[in-house]
Amino acid sequence: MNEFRIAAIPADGIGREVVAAGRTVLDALQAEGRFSLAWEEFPWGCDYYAEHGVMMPEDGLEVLEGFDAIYFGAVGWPTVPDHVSLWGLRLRICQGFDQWANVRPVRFLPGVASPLRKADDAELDWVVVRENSEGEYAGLGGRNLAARGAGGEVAVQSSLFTEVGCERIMRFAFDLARTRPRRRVASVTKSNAQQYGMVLWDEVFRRVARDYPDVETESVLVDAMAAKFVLRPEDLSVVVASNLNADILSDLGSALAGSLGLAASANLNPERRFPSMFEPVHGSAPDIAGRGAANPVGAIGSAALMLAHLGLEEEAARIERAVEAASAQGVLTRDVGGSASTDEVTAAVVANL
Ligand code: GGG
Repeated sequence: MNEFRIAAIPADGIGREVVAAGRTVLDALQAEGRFSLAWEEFPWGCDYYAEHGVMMPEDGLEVLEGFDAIYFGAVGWPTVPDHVSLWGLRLRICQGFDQWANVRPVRFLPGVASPLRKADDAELDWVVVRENSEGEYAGLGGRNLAARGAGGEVAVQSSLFTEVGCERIMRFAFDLARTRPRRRVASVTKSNAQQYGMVLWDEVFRRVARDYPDVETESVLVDAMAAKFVLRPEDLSVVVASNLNADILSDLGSALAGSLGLAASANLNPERRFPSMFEPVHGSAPDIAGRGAANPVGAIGSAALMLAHLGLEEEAARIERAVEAASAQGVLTRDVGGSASTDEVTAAVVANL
C-alpha cells in the first residue's frame, strides 16, 4: 500500500477549520484502504508567535524535510503584523524548500453563480502559474536608508529576476500547457514600466517559447490581463506571472469564479528535493473565523492537488468530482450564495466520493 507522511499546519483563523475539513475528506478516502496518510500536526502560526516570539521553531524546516507533503491552512492574525506572520511561516517554508512553482487553478463550479458565465458559455477553466521564489518577494530592501528629516523616511523594496528563475517557471508553464486541451501560455509583466527585471522576463519568455512551437503564446501587460480575465476569459489556458502579479491575478480569477474560498493551490518543488506544500489560496479571514462559515472547497481542492502530486491521480479526481456534485446539489457556504456550514459542505463532499 502507498504510505505517506503528511505534515499539517492549520496555522491561523479559518485555516484551522478548512484544514480539518480537508483532512476529513482525505481520511474518508484512505479508509477504503488503497493508501495511507500518517498525519502529524504542527501548532505553528500567530498563537505560537505570542508564546515563543517566532511563527515556527528555528529547526522547523529540518522537521518538515522528512515529510512527503505539507498541508497548510492560512497565515495571519490581527495580533501580529502581516509581514511578520507571512515571512515567518508561509514564505519561510515556500522559499526554504525552493517551492518555486505555485499552481493556482481558476475553477468554476456547477451551482455557483459567476459574473462571467452565461448560459451559452463554453466551460471556463484556466491556471495561474505563479513564480514563487523571487520577483517582488525577494525580500530585498530596507528602511531608514536616508535621513530626510521628520516625516521624510525612505524605504526601498527591490525585485529580483534571475534568468534561471524566469526560465524554470516558463518551462513549467509550457509543459503544463501541453497537458491541457488548449495549448496556450500568456506571460504577464509590466515591462513597459519595470524596465530591468520584467524586460529580462519577456526576453526569456520569447527564447523559451521557441522550444515549444506547438504552444500558442502571448505577452500581456498586467493591467490588460486583469481586463482580459473579466472580458475574454475564454482565451485563457495557462497564465504565467511574477510572484506579486500572479498573486493578484489569481485572487481576481477566483473571485470571478464566485469566491476566493474556492481556490486551491500547490506550492511545488518540482525537483522533489524538498516537500511541496498544498493550501487554499485564501487567508485566515479573522472576520468569520470560528463561526463554522468558512468555505472548505479551496482546502479540499488543495487536498486533491496533494494526492495527485503523490501519484494518486484517480483519488484526486474523485475528490474533484465529489466537490462538483456537492456544489451542483446546492450545498454551498454563504460566500457563494448558500447557507451551509463548513461541516455540512464537507459532509456533502464525503457523501459524494
Ligand atoms: N493560504 C494562503 C495564505 O495564508 N495567504 C496569506 C497571505 O497573506 N498571503 C499573501 C501571499 O502569500 O502573497
